[in-house]
Amino acid sequence: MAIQQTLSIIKPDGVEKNVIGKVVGRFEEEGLVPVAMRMVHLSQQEAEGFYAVHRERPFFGELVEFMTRGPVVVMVLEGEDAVARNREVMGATNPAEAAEGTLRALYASGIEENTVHGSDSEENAAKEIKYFFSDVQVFSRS
Ligand code: IDP
Ligand code: MG
Repeated sequence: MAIQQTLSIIKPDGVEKNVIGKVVGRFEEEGLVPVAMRMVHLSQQEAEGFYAVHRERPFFGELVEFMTRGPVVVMVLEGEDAVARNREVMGATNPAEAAEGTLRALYASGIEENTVHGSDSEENAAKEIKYFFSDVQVFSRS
């Protein structure tokens, strides 16, 4: 295993539910420490660009509408095997299928409003981090 960085987003529903602190606290407990963090209200163009891989999916329009409805918290998390570890802590996309104790099992309202985003590969993590942060905004702590 190696130290990796991954992009995490607390989605609008997570901000609205007032679980920013709980989510960040959980990541810290799991050894996924924030090394960059800011709050941003995505424009339609920014959300469409971020989710461009899902452009053809039937839920794309709704997803963009959801992700732009209020501010989100974008973070870079750093730790051992951070990409896969973050996905484990998040749980399955659909909270009904998410393992007990995962962030989505605890906080998500449904398959769309599922509280957190996490990069799904090291390659996408690098792209997604660059989408939101410049090199000088990311502070390695390892
Ligand atoms: P992931 O976030 O677990 O990686 P993806 O398949 O990459 O899941 O989907 C991206 C996001 O799109 C999900 O987190 C969720 O917000 C939304 N989404 C995924 N599948 C559906 C669906 O069937 N209906 C509505 N929204 C969906
Ligand atoms: Mg995904």
